Amino acid sequence: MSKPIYVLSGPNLNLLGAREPEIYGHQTLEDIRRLCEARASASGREIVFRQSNHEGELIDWIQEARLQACAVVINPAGYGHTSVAILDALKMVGVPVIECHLSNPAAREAFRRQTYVSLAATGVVSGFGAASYELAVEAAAGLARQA
Ligand code: CA2
Repeated sequence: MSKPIYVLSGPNLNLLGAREPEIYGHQTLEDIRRLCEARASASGREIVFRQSNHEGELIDWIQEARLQACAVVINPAGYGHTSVAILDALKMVGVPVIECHLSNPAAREAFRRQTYVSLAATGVVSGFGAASYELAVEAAAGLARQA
């Protein structure tokens, strides 16, 4: 049985679809889960799809991915701009890491231009709304195949 792609989402993303649709789109996180599942399945992979508002829980899941996952897709949300601890965990994960964002943080406020997570990412997909997750899952499946 091949290992799944872990798709992790950070704080506040459980509220997607409810506020700021002009920035983050109308789709809910459940809609995005379904899109990711379909995209992974087209590549013969399964996903483990989780969201947390808590830094430590995200770190626990990244550590779990070390043994259980073939790749990690992560939208760290606000923690991407602040969390050295999540960066440290990702550096130790030992499988490809794809960072994704619904919006394009580089085109927004200056404080969003730095993301610690990018330092541990093989690649970053930003600015395509829910499709950022789908593209990231496809990239992760491709990298996992090569590994
Ligand atoms: O564009 C992204 O995906 C972000 O990771 C979203 C984060 C933001 O801090 C990053 O700079 C870019 C914010 C997530 C907030 O989630 C919301 C959920 C529902 C409605 C509004 C925001």
